[in-house]
Amino acid sequence: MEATLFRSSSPLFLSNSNERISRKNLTFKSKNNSVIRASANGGNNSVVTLLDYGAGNVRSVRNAIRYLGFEIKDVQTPTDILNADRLIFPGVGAFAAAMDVLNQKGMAEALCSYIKDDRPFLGICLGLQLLFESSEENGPVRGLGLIPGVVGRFDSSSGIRVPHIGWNALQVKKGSGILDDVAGQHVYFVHSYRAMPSDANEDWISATCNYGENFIASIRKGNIHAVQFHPEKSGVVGLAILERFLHSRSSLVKMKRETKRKASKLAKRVIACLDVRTNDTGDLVVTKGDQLDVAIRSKLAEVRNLGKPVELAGQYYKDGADEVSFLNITGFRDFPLGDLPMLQVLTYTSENVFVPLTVGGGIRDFTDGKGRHYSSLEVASEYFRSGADKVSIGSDAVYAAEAYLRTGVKTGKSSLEQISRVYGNQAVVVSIDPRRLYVNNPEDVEFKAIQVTNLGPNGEKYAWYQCTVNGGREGRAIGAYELAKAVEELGAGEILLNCIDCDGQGNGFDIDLVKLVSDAVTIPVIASSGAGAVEHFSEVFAKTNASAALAAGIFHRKEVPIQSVKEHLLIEGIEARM
Ligand code: 1PR
Repeated sequence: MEATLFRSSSPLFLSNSNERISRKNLTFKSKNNSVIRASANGGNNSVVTLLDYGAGNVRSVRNAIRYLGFEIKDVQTPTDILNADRLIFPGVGAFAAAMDVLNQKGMAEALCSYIKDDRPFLGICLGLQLLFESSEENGPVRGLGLIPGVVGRFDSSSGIRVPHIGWNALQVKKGSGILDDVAGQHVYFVHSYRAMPSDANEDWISATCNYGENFIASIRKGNIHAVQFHPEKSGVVGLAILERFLHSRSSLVKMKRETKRKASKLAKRVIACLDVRTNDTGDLVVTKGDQLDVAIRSKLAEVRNLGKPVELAGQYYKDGADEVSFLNITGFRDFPLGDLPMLQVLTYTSENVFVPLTVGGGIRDFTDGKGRHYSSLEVASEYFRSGADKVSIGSDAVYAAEAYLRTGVKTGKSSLEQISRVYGNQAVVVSIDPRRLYVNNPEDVEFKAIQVTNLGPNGEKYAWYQCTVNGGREGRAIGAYELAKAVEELGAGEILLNCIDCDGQGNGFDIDLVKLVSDAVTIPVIASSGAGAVEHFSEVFAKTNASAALAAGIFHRKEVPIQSVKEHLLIEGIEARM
């Protein structure tokens, strides 16, 4: 997409570019867990060779490498692989597409030769899977065949949610090299396929992870390393792993652990959300309404300004947020690539924030004033290129689900389907903005109505949850339950479940709604809207199948620190990443 999309000369750009977070500020302190210093090692002329075959977003890996003080040389030809001193292969996209590119460019052979020569290699995610004999992803498809085994899909019939998204614990073997020291820590995974341990590949395995079953989390033989998780998204633990590989020695990124509690399973995620829009003077600010208050203005008729997006995101990362979400809340009416420097916000944030970033708002096809057409895929691609790991689709997903339920046909043309096809369903979140509508009888509506905990104003015992579009402005003839099931079929990898009635109220999540939706789908559900105290997080995790809980107001107003939420979860026996 052309650079002209950026209003680089605008005051918006200038004001936000000043938000960059300096490296020296990145000292992390967590009360009961760790004092962590991410001592970025500038001034080092070392070069790392990166195999980016252009199938997806490797910006985060680039950012992490640069953050650690290394320069990047991109592989252009097979010879670049053979000449590398150390090679990182952050596989992205689908297995078959990656193998096609590697074969066509003659890189598969060079890679095999490089690895067989025991030269320093780090594969990430698909970069691990491709080393195996084959994958069942759209296959069977042959891999590089260096490690015995077939890569298969997680089995959701056993009750686990697929994709496997989130922070899970590693069981590290002795002599794992770059993973020494990280046993008992959480690292960030996002994948639907995995390689399984067997007698034939046992000598390769350096760590496993449990998600319904034990799968291979990392391999190591000599100088060859590959990890299924994303070190570039695993906070300081991930940076330390990367740095060990880059330096071939112990890490400068300090992880001094004082915790008595070791990670044992997939953690429930705590997500900080930033609703972003331009204020009256044209600056991008973080704001927060109540019940999707469409005006989002204070008594002085000004947009509520709760801070600068890049700065706040950096703060939440330091505070221990497991993910950060940006919602461009006026994206439905403004064209996000043309009117707002959201791309710069992502760019700057991703340079210093090493946990997953989601961006939403305005992801749809758009024709600008000059008649130039942008597909939703182009909009999403630009967000990914700028540093987003996931995109969140609101209104457009409602229209796609309505059409699908009406016709029973998957056209493949909706933004949800297109983005999911190209980037994988783990990269697509659907954001739902339902409102509670009470009824006397569940049969009164054609949508799923449930008995609710709090009776309606006229004593009604039942309610259905009506989906809305355009930031809650328009109700649609589809319920949250029906929408959730439809978008899962269309390719959503995760659901961000807001609730207009609870948004900004601080009275807790809508447990009835979260239970309804999280029981209806097999993809992860993020509970959102209404967090006002640490107990609300433990309640939603104890009473529903939510995989994550998101909050905005309490974090922005500094009423509840993220660490307090985590500590409370641990006290309540709920796994959390510290
Ligand atoms: O329809 O694809 O353009 O996406 C628009 C996105 O912007 C949707 O995800 C929609 O939820 C969001 N949005 C639109 N208008 C508003 C608004 O507030 N006026 N924000 C809005 C929705 C929900 C969360 C909020 C949680 C937690 N806000 O972002 O952060 O409810 O809040 P709390 O912890 O303070 O209760 P499209």
